[in-house]
Amino acid sequence: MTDSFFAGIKPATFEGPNSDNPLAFRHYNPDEIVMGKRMEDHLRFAVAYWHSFAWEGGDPFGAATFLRPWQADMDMAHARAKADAAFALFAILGQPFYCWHDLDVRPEGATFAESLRNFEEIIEYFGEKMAAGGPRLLWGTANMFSHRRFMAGASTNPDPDVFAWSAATVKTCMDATHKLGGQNYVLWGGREGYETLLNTDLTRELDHMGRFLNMVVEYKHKIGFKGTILVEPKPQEPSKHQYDFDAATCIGFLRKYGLEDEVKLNIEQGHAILAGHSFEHELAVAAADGMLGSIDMNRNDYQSGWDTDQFPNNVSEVALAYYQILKTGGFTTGGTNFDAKLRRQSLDAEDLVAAHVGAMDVCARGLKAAVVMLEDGGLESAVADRYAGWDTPEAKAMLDSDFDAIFDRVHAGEIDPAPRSGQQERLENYVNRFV
Ligand code: XLS
Ligand code: NI
Ligand code: NI
Repeated sequence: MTDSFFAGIKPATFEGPNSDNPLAFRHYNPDEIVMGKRMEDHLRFAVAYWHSFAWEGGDPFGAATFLRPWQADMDMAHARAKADAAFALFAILGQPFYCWHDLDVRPEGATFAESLRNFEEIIEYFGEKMAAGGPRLLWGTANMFSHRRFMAGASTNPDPDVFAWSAATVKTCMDATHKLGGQNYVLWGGREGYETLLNTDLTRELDHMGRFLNMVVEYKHKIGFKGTILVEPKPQEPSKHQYDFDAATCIGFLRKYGLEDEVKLNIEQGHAILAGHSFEHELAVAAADGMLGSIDMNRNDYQSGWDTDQFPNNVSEVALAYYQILKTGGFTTGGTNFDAKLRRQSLDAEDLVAAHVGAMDVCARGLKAAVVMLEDGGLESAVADRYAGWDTPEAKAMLDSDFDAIFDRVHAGEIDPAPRSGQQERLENYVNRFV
């Protein structure tokens, strides 16, 4: 059914910056050592099963455009064909990881038990393909936002039966992630939010979401899953307001429910923009609390105001993101997932390959620029210099004193602030030397 889909497309290899082969890497050279580590081990790329294989190319005004052979039906034969196609792309790209939702990989059954049988059969099939040289699993997750039963949320649903269904679903997805040796387990709360406060008990919903996430952590320890539990902030879409709005909101939530040492964040570029932030802001906020876990490296269109999930193509933005990540010491269990989809007119197999190859190259360029900036140290020394006043004994002592003591010094004329340039343009020019 899919044997021919990628026919004639050879594995993508590194050919160097002067190559004009559109399906070759010009910057991503997995074995190249940067900052003491293989490039592949820094970037830890993952392909998102859902956008690349499950998404059919529909939008609110039109139906499927892709019509992939494995999308002709929703049965197990087609689910296996989808897996064959996915692992064929993985073999072309040679990326080290992939990710899935339960719904992407298996047909929905008539009952929970039937869906689970379908899921387990595909997970078994993945296991065989992974053992035969396929990529490893960066993370698994549950789709608890597409089916109508989740229309009012999953763990935050007013109906306890949906909470139960969601708990049972996440248990099966954690089991599968554990079985495949997944490095992380992700929760993105697509409909964990509200449409209107007129029908919403916000306090209760947050408490249920907090208890649910504690159950996730309890279950992780029960089964001995060693990966990281990640939540993925997003301010809205599909819900009007999502509880996991941005990194700062999530960190507050995790602290409130006692999860700050157990859960980290999966930060997505497009979600940062939707929240009115920059990607590096979200990464820096997560890193400041030691909660930067992993990233979804898909950008938004800056005009549409929508989560357009496009492949990255802006080296300077990507460079500043990896700069934040490298400053924290780089990924541990996390990686760079392309939660990105083709545009709906990009019908060809070559489009799917080129999208990933190009994105991997952009990230490689960004990583290399970030490494050079770190090694050069220009930004770090500019920041250190800007705060140098705080290294003096008087300034340090001030933090242990009180308002009266500080007042005395200012009042006696000992203190007279002298404004200094923030040098923003010079620093922007500095960054531009490397990207
Ligand atoms: C949607 C999210 C989703 C998560 C996984 O906007 O980015 O794709 O990454 O559920
Ligand atoms: Ni997204
Ligand atoms: Ni995402």
